[in-house]
Amino acid sequence: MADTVDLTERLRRSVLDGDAAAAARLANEGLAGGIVPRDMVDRGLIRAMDEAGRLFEAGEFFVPELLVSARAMKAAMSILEPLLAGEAHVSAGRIAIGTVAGDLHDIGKNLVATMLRGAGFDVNDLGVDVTPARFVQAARDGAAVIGVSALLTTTMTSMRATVAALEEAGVRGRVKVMVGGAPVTQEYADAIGADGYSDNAGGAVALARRLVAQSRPS
Ligand code: B1M
Repeated sequence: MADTVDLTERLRRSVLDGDAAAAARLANEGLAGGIVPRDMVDRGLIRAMDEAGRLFEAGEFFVPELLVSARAMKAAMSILEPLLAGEAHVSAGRIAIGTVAGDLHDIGKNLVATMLRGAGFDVNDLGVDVTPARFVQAARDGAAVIGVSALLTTTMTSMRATVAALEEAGVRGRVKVMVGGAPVTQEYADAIGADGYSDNAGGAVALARRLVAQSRPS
């Protein structure tokens, strides 16, 4: 059994160093050593991206450093993701999820989508830079829940535009809207008329279950 603290610390370091090969190697090493994939994601990868954000704010990291860190995180995630998803077979409900228009951040959104798939949801990942019209189309295509992610304070406004577009299209009554992303708060979710907010991927799964249950006729 490998040492979880030591392995996740080395994983965190590899992402901060932007070393994709080391991140992938450490993810495999952790699995071989019996380390729980979720621990590697939470203690290694997410901590590293938080630290990268702090360094960016402090002027010690620039966009290229963020990009190589994100690439290293993705290299490890490509190994850990299938294991996070588990083997659920019965659909827990249909969810369309995407990052709002103007916003290209997808790591958190991908993590939420993976956890939802793992919990048995039928997930339609719309990708990044998703317009309100595209979310409306997904609602028309049968999604019970629309999941909207934003990482920039400047793109959060597109969440409000998405809720408004669903209303204008006459489909708001048949879908629930859940929102999340680093700058989003419960207060903001309430202000724009979203049905739910979560600040993490595990919470997003619990929230999605509640929203799907509410949207089913009793
Ligand atoms: Co950007 N970036 N970035 N960036 N980036 C942030 C967000 C920033 C906070 C960094 C900083 O200044 N400290 C800052 C935003 C400031 C602000 O708006 N207040 C910022 C900036 C400014 C920018 C650019 C404008 C930089 C520039 O070009 N000058 C630019 C914008 C590009 C664009 O989108 N149009 C930009 C670009 C990039 C990269 C491309 C280099 C890269 C993204 C790569 C990618 O995603 N493929 C990047 C990165 C990596 C970051 C940081 C460092 C890390 C984000 C991340 O992946 N976190 C970030 C700083 C930070 O957040 N610490 C930063 C890990 C991820 C697991 O967490 O996404 O929060 P998160 O998701 C969590 C929860 O929020 C929640 O669950 C997830 C798992 O727990 N969640 C949901 C997320 N979505 C949810 C949806 C739900 C429910 C829960 O329901 C639907």
